[in-house]
Amino acid sequence: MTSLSRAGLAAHPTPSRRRFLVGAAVLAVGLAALPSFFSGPVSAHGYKAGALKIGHPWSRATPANAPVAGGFMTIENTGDMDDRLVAVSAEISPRGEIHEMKMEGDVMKMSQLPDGLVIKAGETVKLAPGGYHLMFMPLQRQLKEGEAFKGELVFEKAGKVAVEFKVEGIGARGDGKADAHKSHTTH
Ligand SMILES: [Cu+2]
Repeated sequence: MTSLSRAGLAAHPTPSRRRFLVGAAVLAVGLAALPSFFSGPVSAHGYKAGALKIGHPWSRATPANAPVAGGFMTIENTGDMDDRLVAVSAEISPRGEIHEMKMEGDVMKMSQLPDGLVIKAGETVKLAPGGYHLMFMPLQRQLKEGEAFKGELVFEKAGKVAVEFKVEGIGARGDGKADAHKSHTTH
């Protein structure tokens, strides 16, 4: 399935299912300090749509049977009008959401952004592990490092943009380095 299905949009996980998904999601897109010994050089790729430049959409390799996968990229708005990412989809899952993750005290909280993500005129928004991200669930197959999958971003003004997500290492940050390095330098 490559597009958001009505059924997928309408199906709300039960509370326990939701808790499970959130826990797994924290693993998938959180600041997991897993060393990634296999991440090689990152080959950047990008897309243009109207005033928007979309840089290097990527995702993380997942463990077997992982229920969710994340999606990350940079979105630069070179125009003079704000735009908004309103919907996302990918061929690996019937459902795509736009999420925000942030620390509240010692707790990592993740929430869906029901109104989407504003890309202000002249600004660049980074979707990255531990912050804004896309979440695809349920995940229909395991993601392996080095492969890619197709997706679509829908913006209020720039419209639909077909992209390809490159799958990087399980602890990748999108720049060829792993989280382990980050936690080493920030603690
Ligand atoms: Cu999420």
